[in-house]
Amino acid sequence: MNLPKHDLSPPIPVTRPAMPEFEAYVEMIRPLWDSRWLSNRGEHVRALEEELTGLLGTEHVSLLTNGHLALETAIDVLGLSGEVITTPFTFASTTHALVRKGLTPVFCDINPLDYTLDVSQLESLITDKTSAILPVHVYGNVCHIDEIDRIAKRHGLKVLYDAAHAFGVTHQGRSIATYGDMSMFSFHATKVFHTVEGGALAYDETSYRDAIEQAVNFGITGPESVESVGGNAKMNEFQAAMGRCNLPRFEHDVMKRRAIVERYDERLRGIPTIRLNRRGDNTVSNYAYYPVLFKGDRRRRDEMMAWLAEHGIFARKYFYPLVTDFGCYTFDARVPNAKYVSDRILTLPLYPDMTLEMVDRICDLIIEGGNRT
Ligand code: T4K
Repeated sequence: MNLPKHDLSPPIPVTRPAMPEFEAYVEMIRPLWDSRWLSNRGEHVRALEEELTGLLGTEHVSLLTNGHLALETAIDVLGLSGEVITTPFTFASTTHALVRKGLTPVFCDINPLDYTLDVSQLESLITDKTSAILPVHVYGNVCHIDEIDRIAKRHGLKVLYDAAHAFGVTHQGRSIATYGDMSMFSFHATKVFHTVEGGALAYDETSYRDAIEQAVNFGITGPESVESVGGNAKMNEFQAAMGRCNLPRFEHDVMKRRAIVERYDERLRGIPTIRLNRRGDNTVSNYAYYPVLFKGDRRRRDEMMAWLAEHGIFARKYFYPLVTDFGCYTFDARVPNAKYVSDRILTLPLYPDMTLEMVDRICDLIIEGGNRT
């Protein structure tokens, strides 16, 4: 039988979690069998918070059970109310966090090049009910932070960054976590650095620290005192141990990701039907995602995704549908750029274990698939 050579290769998912050496993880968790201290701010959680504080460059880092609960906790601790201006081009979590906390998301369109908030529209959306801006460093692309900062200061608004994709990114020589009032990072298994499930809040304001600690542990402040109506969003010791094992390999993984991204860029740049991601100036990227925009009719993207899947390549439509089109919502938002991008974007496989041959195989298929239409 005359099968194309690609069909014999193993499938390639959009991502695969980085794993530490098995023995290294076992060594890290072995003491837990003696101490039996498995959760509630154990040794690994405290150690990882300290390690991350150094890396993220903020005064404080608090670890939580996942990124989504970190967002909800941040909303409480920052005391947000009324309306919050945010992006529709994101994962469900960003909007759900606002709505679940009783707030009204007000959608600002994105700019069509780096897919972050179009800051030129921000001020027109501010009302007397607005309490904050919740921008997303989507794909690790840095938002227009200087302008966001200026506008927030002018109107007395809080800025909470959804930095789920931006762990390790620096901008203008500063860690991305040092901008805004607080940044949320996701350490889900699919992220550049992970704790299986997990999340963090990074911030400078010391008073937030106790408030977060209460919020994630039922408001308990001592053996016989409960001072606020907190929930449970604590990271456990097995998660933190995974993080401590993964952290030393993070820089190396980013270098591997970078080599993969550069190969994609080299192979796909100049194809007239494709627009590549703009990672921005003065930025050191973490190469978290590789989104490609297929110009023209939206069917081109869908056909390309199906064509790749036929050959065992599982790209994903991050982020389609737009939040504003979710079945659970009835928002009436005018966000044409976000709609255009969401209808045409495809996120290609990217993870440190990928080889350049795998990238070539994907690019060959994209070129071949593009020539068919
Ligand atoms: N804000 C933003 C902007 C976010 O993107 C996210 C999460 C959050 C907030 C909330 O943070 P967390 O609460 O999640 O910490 C995945 C992730 O589950 C989610 O964390 C992430 N964003 C989102 C962009 O991607 P799905 O629904 O695409 O996951 P799933 O199960 O389809 O997995 C994607 C691929 O990853 C699979 O095709 C195979 C691979 N995979 C996945 C898992 C879970 C593995 O190889 N091993 C695994 O264990 O959401």
